[in-house]
Amino acid sequence: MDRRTFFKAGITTAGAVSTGMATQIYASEKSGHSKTEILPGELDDYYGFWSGGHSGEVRILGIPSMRELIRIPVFNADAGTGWGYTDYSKKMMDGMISGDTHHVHLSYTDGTYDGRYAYVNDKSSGRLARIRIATMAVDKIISIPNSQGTHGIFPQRHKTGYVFCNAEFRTPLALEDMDSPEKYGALHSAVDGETMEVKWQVLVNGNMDLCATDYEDKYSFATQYNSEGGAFLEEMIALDQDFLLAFNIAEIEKAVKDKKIMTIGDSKVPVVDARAENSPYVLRIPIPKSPHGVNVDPTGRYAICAGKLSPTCSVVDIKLIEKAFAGKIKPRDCVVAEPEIGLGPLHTCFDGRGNAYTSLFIDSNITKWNISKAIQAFQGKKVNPIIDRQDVHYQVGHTNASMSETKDADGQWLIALCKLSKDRFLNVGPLHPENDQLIDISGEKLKLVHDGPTYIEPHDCVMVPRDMINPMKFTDRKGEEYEMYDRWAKEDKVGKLTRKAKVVRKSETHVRVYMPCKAPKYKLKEFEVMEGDEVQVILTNTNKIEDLGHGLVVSHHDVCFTVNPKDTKSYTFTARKPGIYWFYCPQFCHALHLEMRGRMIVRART
Ligand code: RUQ
Ligand code: CUA
Repeated sequence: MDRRTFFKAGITTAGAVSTGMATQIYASEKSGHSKTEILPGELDDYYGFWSGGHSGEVRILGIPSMRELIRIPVFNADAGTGWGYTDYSKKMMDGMISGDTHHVHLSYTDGTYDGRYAYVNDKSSGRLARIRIATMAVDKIISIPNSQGTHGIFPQRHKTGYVFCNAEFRTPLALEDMDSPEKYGALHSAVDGETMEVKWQVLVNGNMDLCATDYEDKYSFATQYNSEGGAFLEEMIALDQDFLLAFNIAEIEKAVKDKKIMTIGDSKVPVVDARAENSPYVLRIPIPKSPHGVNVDPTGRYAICAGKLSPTCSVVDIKLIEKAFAGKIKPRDCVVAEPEIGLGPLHTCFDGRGNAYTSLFIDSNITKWNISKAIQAFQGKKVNPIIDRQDVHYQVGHTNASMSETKDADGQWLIALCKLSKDRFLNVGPLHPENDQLIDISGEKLKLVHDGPTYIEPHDCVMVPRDMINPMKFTDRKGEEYEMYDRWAKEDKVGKLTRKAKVVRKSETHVRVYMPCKAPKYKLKEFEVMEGDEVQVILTNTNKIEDLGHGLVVSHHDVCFTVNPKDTKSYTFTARKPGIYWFYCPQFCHALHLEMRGRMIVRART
């Protein structure tokens, strides 16, 4: 039997293995976990979109192998690709090259993913970015006005209209109020998912945390801790009750249309004030102390809030919200179950079979429970909603299951994103990796099948069957970035960027260098500039071969970026002391890759 056939033969032949090496490779099959093994050359079943926490990036993983396939730089500077240094990425980031990506959610059509966009928040500078899935690159970054700590985000599910963004931090509305925290407010923002414009904002008292939407485009939700409005920790956790906020989208849109709005600071975005006790714009549903996650189940019926400082999950029946807005029932009557799950519940996901899975931070555990049984128990019936518990390692934050946030939840895989890994991997010093654990949820019991080390610090993820995600092999050169290059080329009479090399002196101190390249040559063997010049290189990779990237390094000038086949990027730097500086291609592209280079000649100014 050859090695590959042997691998495929699986567990029955595993006993015949005699060398240490081979038994190692077989470890997963031996313990019955062959479902996660993706053999060389085989492809994963799911794409996973992982936020990167304060690395600022997004990562694409293959599930179930848990192999990291690529990183998408978003709110970070990446020397590998040049993101954060190239002209266009720099412009989009507006000088802020760090970020904190917590939540990544994909665009929807009819309650399921449509493969167009991924949206991701930056908690650190209050921004929202959009990744175009066709190119797996960021095509837009916006700043949310008057918002600090943009945390929970969620798109509408019928057809991505708005992407809602919660400001976690309360801030003064005017400078005079800086010293009066009781007057601070927080904004729930509606961003148009297509144009990425902030359409309106709703002002509330108290913090907002996680965000969700229903399946009918009627409501968006925000969990609210610190409804006390405190500025210090003790104040923030003083009361035993906080809220789930349900925003009434039609009422808010009507107020915007009727100009019942205000504006804050320099921003022109209409703000609807929802701070009044019985506001028609927001329903405040009382739930226990300092809730964290809110997740809507795949049927669209229930919004489930995880208690964080309460050991419970509160199940809100979305159907009842209309009655509560109309004053026919009390807001609290929307809560139809409140099962005790365990200590430190943070997030909940679903298998599409009526079960919920809640992460318990303090217990380091994922608990599976049944939603209808929890409702029966709340009505006084003697049923236990808890089905199974799986210990995880350790201190789990988010958990998510394959397609859990769509009507097509398929109940195959669950991820526990554990904040601490402690002893689960080889010791690599004081900074440990996180541990993203893969759990098989296809059966009644949870089955832990894989430990996946991750670098600082993914928060959340979504998993999508691979046929729903179809990136291109080459860029289609669409969007503002390419309009910019075309504008320059026209201005400088370069014609097609792919054809001609040209050095254009734009001013006394500004030079543009148009440089097409194709393995193993740059179209310019050398170019000349003056010391102190601002040099802008517009590099176009004219290779039409899949995966054949080039790039540009200019020695001693802090220039390093790459350009995919058929793509263009530009980079601006200042020419230093007079001399000869070799520029070269950093991406191994050809047998003559090392020869793919030339000289930048910097002349002294006289
Ligand atoms: S949060 S660990 Cu920033 Cu999503 Cu809950
Ligand atoms: Cu082009 Cu190496």
